[in-house]
Order: sequence, then C-alpha cells, then structure tokens
Amino acid sequence: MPEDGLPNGLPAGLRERLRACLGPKGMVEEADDIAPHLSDWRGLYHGRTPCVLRPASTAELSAVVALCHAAGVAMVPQGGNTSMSGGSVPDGSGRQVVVSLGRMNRLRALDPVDMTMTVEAGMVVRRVQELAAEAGCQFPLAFGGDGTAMVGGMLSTNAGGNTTVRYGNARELTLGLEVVLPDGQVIDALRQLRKDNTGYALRQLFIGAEGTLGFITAAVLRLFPPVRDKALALCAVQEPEAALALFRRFRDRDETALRAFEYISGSAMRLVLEGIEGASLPLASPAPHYVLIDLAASRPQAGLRELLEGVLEEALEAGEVADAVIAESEAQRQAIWRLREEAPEAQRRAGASVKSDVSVPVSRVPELIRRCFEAMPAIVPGAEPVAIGHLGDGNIHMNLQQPAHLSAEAFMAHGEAVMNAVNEITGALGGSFSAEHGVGRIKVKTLAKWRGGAELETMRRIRAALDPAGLMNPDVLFAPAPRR
Ligand code: 2HG
Ligand code: ZN
Repeated sequence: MPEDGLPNGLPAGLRERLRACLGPKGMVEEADDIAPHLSDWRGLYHGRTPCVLRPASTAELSAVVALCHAAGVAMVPQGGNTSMSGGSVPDGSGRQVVVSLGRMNRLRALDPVDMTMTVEAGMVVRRVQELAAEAGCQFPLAFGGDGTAMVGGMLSTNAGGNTTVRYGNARELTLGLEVVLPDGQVIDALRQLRKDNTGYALRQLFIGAEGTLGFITAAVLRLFPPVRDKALALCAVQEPEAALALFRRFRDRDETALRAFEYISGSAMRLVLEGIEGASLPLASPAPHYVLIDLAASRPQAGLRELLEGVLEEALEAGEVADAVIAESEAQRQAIWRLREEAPEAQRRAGASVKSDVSVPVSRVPELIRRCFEAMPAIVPGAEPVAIGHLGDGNIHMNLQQPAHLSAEAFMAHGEAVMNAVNEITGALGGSFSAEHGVGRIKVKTLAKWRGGAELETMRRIRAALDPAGLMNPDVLFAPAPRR
C-alpha cells in the first residue's frame, strides 16, 4: 500500500485528515478491498489508488473534496463501476483517489403528486425503479446494467438505454441536482420544478460531464404513471430496411405506445443462444436480423395486443416481417427481453470484442448496419460483426467479435482501426461516435477528432473555469493532464 509522503502515496498528513473526516467505514485501504475499484467492467483498464474514499453524506464528501483540492490530489468518482468506456477507474500512477458514492444511497423524498423522486447518487438504478413502482409510479429509464449502475453514473454519462424512444435520456428525466464542486463547494439545486428559467441550466452541465466538473450527489428524477397495459413481440426480419419500415409502421399508428424498439443482429442472437443458460429462440428458424417491440400504456386495456397483432399482420403481408412471436405471459416477456439484454454478456463470454456506440438519424440506420457489416470484417478477416441497439432512437452498438484464429491481444490491436472505420461511416451519415456510453478514456482521441475546434475548446474553457487544476477524473474526455 502506498504510504503518505512516498512517491506513489498521498501528500504527507492527508491520509490522517481524510480518516478523521470519514471514520473507519468511510475509507478503504486494504489491497483486497481496493481491488474491485481498480478495473473496469470490460477489463480494459487496470489502475492503482492509494485508497478509496466512501463518504456517507454530502457534507462528508464536500469536506474530503476540499481536502483533496487543497492538496492537489486527483479524484475519480465511482458508482457501480459499469462504465463501457473506462470512465470510472483510476490511472496507473497510484496517486488518483477513487471516490465511491455507494454509501450515499438514500431516498430523500418521493412525491406521487408532483411525480418526482429525490435520490442520492449511490442508489442503484434498479432500486429507483422498484421504489417508484412501490409508490404506484414508474421511473422509466432502463438498461442492461441497471441492476448494478448507480444514479450518479447514470447521470454523469447521460444514460439512454432501451426506453429513450419514449422517455428520452437521463437528461430529460432530471429536474434538479445537488453537486459537490471540485473545490468542495455544494450547489443545492434540488428543485422539483417543470419550469425554472433562472439563468444557466447548470444541472445540464453536470449531466453527461463524466465526473470532470464535480460530483453529482443527489437528483430530482421525473416519475410517470405506471404501465397498466403492455404487449411485446420478437420479429425476424431479412433486411435492416425492413426493421426500419416496421418501426415506422408502429410510430405512425401510435407513437405514444412504443416503449422500446430494439435491434438484435443474427450474430448477436446466436451468441446469446450459445452462451446464456436457458436462452432459446421462440421463432421457427434463425434470421439475419431481429427486432424486439415493446408497447406500453398507462391506460388499462388500451388495446395494445390488438395494435401489435394488427400492425404485425400488415407487416407480414407487406413482406417486412418473416416471422414473429407475441409474448403470452410475463415469463415469456422476460425471456424475450433476456435475449436482447444478455447480448453484451454473451459477447463477453465469447471472447474479446471491439465495441462502438454510435447513433445516426433513425432513417440512416439500415445504411449504417450495411456499411459497417461490410467494412469491419475487411479490417479483421474472419471476425464477425455483432450488433445490438436501440433502433427506435438511432443508437446501434456496432461491435466486432474476436475470431477463433486470433488471440485477444492480436485481435484488439485492430481495435482502433475498426472503431475509426465505424466512426467514419457514422460521421458520413450525420451521426455521433458516442450515443450513450460516453467518451471515458477510450474515446478521448475520438472526441478531439470529431468535436475539435470551437466545440472542444468551449468544453475545455468550462472545465478550466470549474476545475482549473484538472483534478476531477483527469483522464476522461480530454487528453490526460500532465502528471503532478
Ligand atoms: C446495451 O445496449 C448496452 O446493451 C451495451 O448499451 C452495449 O455491449 C454493448 O455493446
Ligand atoms: Zn445500449
């Protein structure tokens, strides 16, 4: 363990001062306990830290941030540590302190009249959904990692997930925020107002900032009436164009009914069927592409089953859908969702993968799929494109799977070339290289390339205004700060 005053430790005396603020439960110093905080979910980054700070309240966090700020110590905020972009782990210097928000996990308020919920950053997103449901409401944001990811990370990355098509991203679901600034000051803007034009909407600055401007410590989230009618189908389609045509049919018929419209490539489905226990295809035969359609309404007996059957019938007649199954029970519904949500895990079990998280205008999704499916194997012959995504909002995870004839290392050596090719195609289609996973560390160069000029310069100025010493999550978004 690094010691105070030593090159890899903390400045002399800081450890004691941090301990005095946080008490024994608030500071993790043993190597075994620190270890889970040092690597990212994808296993791409492995860092070091002198200790993990675990404050239990905003006041405690504010105090330790002020201490670190005064001592010039860099801080890496961490929630559930499910970042897809390496945004929540320290670098290898052993000098960046990890600040885990996990103990700040309280529900501060829930108001079913105002339809708002005030929660702390360390609450797991699934728990937010559960508490909202217990109060007769729903918190609609849902994504594969929501059983582990926490509110702070969800907001710091402006998470999107499966229901963006209907409810928007985390940004649209947040009314108020509490933030500890890089020098320890606290912004208390936990207002639960739908209208509040009082200068800059500062909360929007911290949402999506990936912990570079301060710590999000609590938020007022929007709630919605519960789902009282629902219907779900899995469809096999032959062409990506057919998937888009199907999306348009549903949107045109009743855009308020669509809760999710998800895409699964044939290759992704195969990995799930092979690698996930209990997964089985509820259709007659495998297809090159699949879509999952989830309809929901707060009105009871809203006729969603009839809507689903009617539109699918038209699409079958038009030749857009090759085969379809409608969930007949809650168990079948969950089994079908699992086929989509377990795809990242199935990919992980099948070896290394180059991942991308791009978005294009929804009209360009078929072209994106076609062009990337051609371009990626041309860079790594024998490697299979594996794509999943949120077709309804134009966000596709265009991934490439390690082929059997290459080691993970040899395959990942092509990672940059593959990501560049996907980004070039995406850029040409008017898209974004990062739709929902953020920039983290993995896309720092990509940000400079695609958002350079005045856009990046403005981001740097904002960062410099709030965190002139560059102490907050120093290796994400921007090129690494010089080592101090
Ligand atoms: C999803 O949509 C996640 O399942 C992860 O955003 C995507 O693993 C991926 O590529
Ligand atoms: Zn996603």
